[in-house]
Amino acid sequence: MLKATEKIWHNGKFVNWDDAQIHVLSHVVSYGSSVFEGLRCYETPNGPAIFRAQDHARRLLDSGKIYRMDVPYTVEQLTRAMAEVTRINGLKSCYIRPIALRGYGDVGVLPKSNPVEVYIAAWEWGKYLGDEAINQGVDVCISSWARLAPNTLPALAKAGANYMNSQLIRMEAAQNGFAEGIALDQNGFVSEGSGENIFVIRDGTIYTPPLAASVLLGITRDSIMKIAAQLQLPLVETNIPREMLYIADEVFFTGTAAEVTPIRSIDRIPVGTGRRGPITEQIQKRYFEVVSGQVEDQFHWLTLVENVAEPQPVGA
Ligand code: PPE
Repeated sequence: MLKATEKIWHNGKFVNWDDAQIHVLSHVVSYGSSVFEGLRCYETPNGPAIFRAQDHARRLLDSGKIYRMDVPYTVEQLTRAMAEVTRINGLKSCYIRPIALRGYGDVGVLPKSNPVEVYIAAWEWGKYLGDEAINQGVDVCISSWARLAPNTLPALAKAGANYMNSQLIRMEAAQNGFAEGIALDQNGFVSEGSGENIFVIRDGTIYTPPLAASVLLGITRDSIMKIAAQLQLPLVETNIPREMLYIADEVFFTGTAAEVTPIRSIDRIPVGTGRRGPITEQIQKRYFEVVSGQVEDQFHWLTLVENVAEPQPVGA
């Protein structure tokens, strides 16, 4: 069970955790019409800081735009709201989940009188793929389910409905005893995990699927690309054939929830030596230093909660 906190932000106001409810006939329930985000706030030497808040806020607005769903807040307003929900719940490190959804009004696929409701919740969330995953790596499989074909559901939108596909991937993997599944795209090239982007390393070069491979443009993915450049590690965005995974030296997942998680086997074939490899470790180490403010914030990725949040209003 997730660890409930006190308050959830709803359309500019705070409501109690238990009161953040929607009607069963809300448009989103029948038709999957939601867009959402996931962020992490980390403890840093200067206090809690949200990682890449503006980039996540922008992606939420982009997802809304793709679906003609007007999210009536700016990047700045959303960033402030995320900081406020962190502060009001007294959280030092947490996961933040903004959701915009089509609410209660008409029933029918074409949204008419259904208002767009925006919620932001925050709570403490541990390691996504298990406590050992970050150091030990995870055992994964190739999914029999493909990722969303480009002219079906747009992969660049982080929409709730996309996660029906993710559920198929993740449930099949779990059923067969794997921590996660890797899905191929419609052309049979490597796409991504049910909730993570993927990086593959061979002979010192890092490969990751391009944006046309039905991937979500992960913000962690982008962070890793910039960190790799800083560490002078060669990286290319290119289509990756499935068998490249079997002969890779190292493979890892990235995501807000998964952070940087090494993959130690794929379809029971050990990746490299079957444990976290040196380049993965180097990137992972730098990623954790960056998110927790242990090194200079060169890219301005950290938003200090106390710099952005309004002091808590009396009676809130
Ligand atoms: N691909 C998918 C399909 C995906 O869901 C995520 C995030 C990513 C890539 C990585 O994106 P980013 O977080 O911007 O680096 N998945 C989120 C939701 C996980 C969940 O189970 O819920 C997350 O990591 O927060």
